[in-house]
Order: sequence, then structure tokens, then C-alpha cells
Amino acid sequence: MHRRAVLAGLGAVAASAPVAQAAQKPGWMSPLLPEGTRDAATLVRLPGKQPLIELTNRPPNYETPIDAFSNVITPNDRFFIRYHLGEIPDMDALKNWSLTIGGDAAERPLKLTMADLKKDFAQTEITAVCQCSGNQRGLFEPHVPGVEWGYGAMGNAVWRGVRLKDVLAKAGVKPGALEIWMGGADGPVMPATPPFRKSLPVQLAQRDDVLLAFSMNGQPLPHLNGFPLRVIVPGWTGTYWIKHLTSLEISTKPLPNFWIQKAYRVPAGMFPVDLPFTSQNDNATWPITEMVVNSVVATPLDGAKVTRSGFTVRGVAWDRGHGIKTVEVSFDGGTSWKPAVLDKDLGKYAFRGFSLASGALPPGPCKVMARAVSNAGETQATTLLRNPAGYHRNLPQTLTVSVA
Ligand SMILES: Nc1nc2c(c(=O)[nH]1)N[C@H]1C(S)=C(S)[C@@H](COP(=O)(O)O)O[C@H]1N2
Ligand SMILES: [Mo]
Repeated sequence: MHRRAVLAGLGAVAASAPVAQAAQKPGWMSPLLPEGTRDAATLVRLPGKQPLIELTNRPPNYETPIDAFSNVITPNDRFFIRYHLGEIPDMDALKNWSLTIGGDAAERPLKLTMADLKKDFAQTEITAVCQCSGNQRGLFEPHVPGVEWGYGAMGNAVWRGVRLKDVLAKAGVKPGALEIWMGGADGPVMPATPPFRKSLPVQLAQRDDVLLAFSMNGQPLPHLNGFPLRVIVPGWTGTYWIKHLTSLEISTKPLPNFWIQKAYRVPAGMFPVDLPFTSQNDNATWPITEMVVNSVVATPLDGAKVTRSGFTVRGVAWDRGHGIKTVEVSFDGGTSWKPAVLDKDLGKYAFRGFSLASGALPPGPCKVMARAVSNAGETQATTLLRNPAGYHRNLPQTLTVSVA
């Protein structure tokens, strides 16, 4: 539906509203990004958004500046935007939205409006991190092709909606159901480009915390974060979190689509998973699924000037749903580590805020690092786990501030 309705004016808005200042760049973009990336990037203000780092404008790919992660909840107007395809329906087109549920393993195919969804199903909420598989890809050495994300292709929000499993139950899941195929209202500019579709193993779709969300941090979903309805798959990378969701198919077959069978794959067994996506695994590669344990420092910014009385490090840590056990911070480039103070636990799929004061410091450069351990005992990588698409980078972040 609405395939031809273009996101009106995005290009024009993007071109006309750069708000970057050269002096800001050292802080909000990592010095590890490829040569030229930092110079070329601009902060752009899209409708309804605070300035985001523009990586591409059609399709729209916009990163959250790292200072946003001093908040454990990412505000809607600072939340990153990631699309694969250029044809995005505008808000008017999406007002006629509905969701169809069918497929060869559905007992009773049905169609739901937003009103049906809100009145016929119990509503629930979860706080969860949506992180793009390629977050931090731009920091891979050697560099790999793809959108050159720094640290900000992620955000944590309170999602409200209905359970996917309840909606599937209404349509009736036949024995033999293997996957839930999901499609959204956006589409390719060129008909030869495969539409962006993903699927979930049926066992995962039965989990209580996999939602169809219409609200984010107490507000309707922002247009470019999936209005009016998106899938929430806590613990799994953002690629499964289909935006502008229009179709669910309960299927006895693996989804045959480029975006799951060719793209978004990692070497088999390279990263830990609790729920393998067996119907889409092959001998050499698996679909990327569960996130890896990771942390970022939001403040101070890389390159900041601080006084000898010291500063407080603040950031967030997250994993694939076991929760964060500890975060340690180093003020001497990794020689010694101290436990950070963890904020209140907002749930095992949420960002866990942390902070630590440095105390008094000698003048000169100070190398700050952070590293997290999950409740599963998983730690951040100590050497880069290279994979062709540049996924799951979780080396401890290192930033240098100057003490004067
Ligand atoms: N319809 C649709 N949904 C989509 C995508 C897309 O291109 N189209 N991209 C996915 C990917 S790869 C990511 S990382 C998340 C990003 O969500 P956001 O744009 O709300 O930050 O949306 C996912 N859902
Ligand atoms: Mo993504």
C-alpha cells in the first residue's frame, strides 16, 4: 500500500538545514571514523527532530549525537533514523493505514485498523534498546562498506503496544508455522530493488515481550521511527523492528528475501545467541539476531577540556537481554579500572546508565575507557571481531580529554 507516496521534501529539508559547526565535530564524531567522514558530515534538523548526524538523505540515515546517551531514555526527537529504501509514505498516506494478517499457516486471515488494535488487545509496555546491526561500523579497521555509523545508531525508549502473540492468536497459528514474515509500507525507488522484509522464528514471536508498538516514550511513534505501528523485538538488532508495519504472514516456509538471506548475516557461531534462527541458518552464515554486550561514554565528549579537579563520566551499557552486571571505567587508558555506579535498572533489555567521578587529575591528556559485563558473564571484545558487514562492534570506547 502507499508505495508511491514519497516522503515529501526530505531532501530539501536536509539540504537547507545543516547546523553543524566545525568546532563541534571532534566531540560528536569519533576520531576513529574514516578519513574525510567527519569533515563531510553535517548535523541536520528534520521535521520534528533535533539535529542529527546526516549519513545519507535518501534513504534517510541519521545518527544520534553521542551526548544524547547521557539520558538513559533517548528522547523521540533525538532518536536515530535508519531506512534501506527511498519511498517512504508521508503522514497523510499513513492515516489510512491497516494491518493484514495472513499466510499459509493462518487459520483466519484478518485485517485490523488502529482502533481494532487498541480495543481488542491488552496493552503493555517495555523499555528496550533499538540498535542497528551496523552501529559503529564506521569504526571498523580496516573499513568495511556500508553506512559509516559512529556510536549513535541506537536508542532506548519505552515502547507501548500490544503483544505480537495475541495478534497472531486472533488469526490462529496452525501447527507447522515456522516463521512470521513482516512487511512495511515503505518501498524501493527502483522496482528491481527487493522490498525490505524480515521474518522472525515463530518461537520468538510467541514471547511475551515482542510487541507491535504504536507509542514511544508516551507519544505516538514519530513519522520516521515507524508511525503508526512498528515491531519491537527486545534483545535483537533493529533490523527486525519493522516500521510502518502493514503485513504479517504466518508461514510454513523461510522468508525468501535478499534482506535476510543475503544481507544482515554474520559468520555462523561467531556471536552468542539463546534462540537460534535455525530456519534461516546455513553452514557458513547465520542471520544477525541478538545484540552483544556494549557500552558508550556520553560525557565528557572526546577532545573535551577539563580542569584538574576532575570530571564525571556518564554513559550507558546494554546487552542482548541478560542485563548488565558491572561497568568499569579507566582514567589511564586501560591500565587500571574502577567500578562505575550503576543507575536504576529499567529492565534487562534497556540501557543501564552508569557514572563515575575521576577525582583530581594531573595536567595533560587523560585517556578514558569503559567496559561492561552482562549477567551472562559476557564481556566486550578485546580485539575486533571482524565480519564482512561490520556488525556487532563492541570494543571498549577510548576517548581522550585534556586536563588543564
Ligand atoms: N519499514 C522498515 N522498517 C525498518 C527498516 C526499514 O528500512 N524499513 N530498517 C530497520 C533497521 S535496519 C533498523 S536499525 C531500525 C531502525 O529504527 P529507527 O529508524 O526507528 O531508528 O528499523 C528497522 N525497521
Ligand atoms: Mo539496522
